[in-house]
Amino acid sequence: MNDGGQRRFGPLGSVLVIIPTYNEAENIKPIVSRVRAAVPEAHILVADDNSPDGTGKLADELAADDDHVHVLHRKGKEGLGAAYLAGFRWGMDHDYGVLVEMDADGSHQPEELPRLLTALKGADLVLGSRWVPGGRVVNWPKSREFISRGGSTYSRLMLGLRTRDVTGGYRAFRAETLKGIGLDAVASQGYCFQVDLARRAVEAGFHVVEVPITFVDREVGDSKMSKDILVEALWRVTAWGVTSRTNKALGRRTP
Ligand SMILES: Nc1nc2c(ncn2[C@@H]2O[C@H](COP(=O)(O)OP(=O)(O)OP(=O)(O)O)[C@@H](O)[C@H]2O)c(=O)[nH]1
Ligand SMILES: [Mg+2]
Repeated sequence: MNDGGQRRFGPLGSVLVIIPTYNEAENIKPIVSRVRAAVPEAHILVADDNSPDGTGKLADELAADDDHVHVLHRKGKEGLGAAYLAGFRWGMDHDYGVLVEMDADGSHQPEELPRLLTALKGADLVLGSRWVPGGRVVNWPKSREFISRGGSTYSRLMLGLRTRDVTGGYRAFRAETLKGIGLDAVASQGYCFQVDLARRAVEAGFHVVEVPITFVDREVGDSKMSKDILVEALWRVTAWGVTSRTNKALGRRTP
């Protein structure tokens, strides 16, 4: 993270909110309408992995009625990371200046998006953060909070990051930031996708800012969190940490 103090940041450009979905039929309509109400000028891209519960079809219905809503149909479940990468590429191909990550289940409140976008005027990347003063979680079981806080702490220590919430998934990127962090090399699929993007942005020297958010646990639909996702996060973060320390010791830059 650099301080960004001397930098002048350009105008933001048009905003695309990317919502990855897998079996979010109960959530998709409410979340889209909340985003439309909170930031009326923003466009929305639903990146659906052929959800068996028909989420993709519901998203098509929304898109048919609203030219600010778009749907990216993907052939099957490939993980959150792959869905976001496809969404980012779609957004950059369509010349959006800001790409926002948001879950479909209401954990990331669209009403807080204007604050993230305001902060992005003076930053390259804004992280919605549960673990800075003013940030909090609502209705989360202690076990989930423990995993999330532990994941952020472990990632910060292993990777030498100063950001408090490294695993959160409510974020706003400038398109130039995504172009600058080498998306083609990102292979992370689950939870650690967020850690991967954060560490790449910091290592590339981008100005990363945390904005406090209130994260609300999902009320309906099923969680996609799994043991496999946690195991992937643990081994990848450990491998990145070891590589980056070795490179520092040898005076090399981590790719
Ligand atoms: N396209 C796509 N979206 C996914 C996939 N896995 C999860 N998602 C979406 O990514 C977002 C985050 O997933 P969640 O299941 O809410 O993960 P979580 O927030 O860690 O867990 P809970 O909130 O406890 O359910 C949601 O909008 C999901 O529908 C996937 O493989 N493909
Ligand atoms: Mg969730």
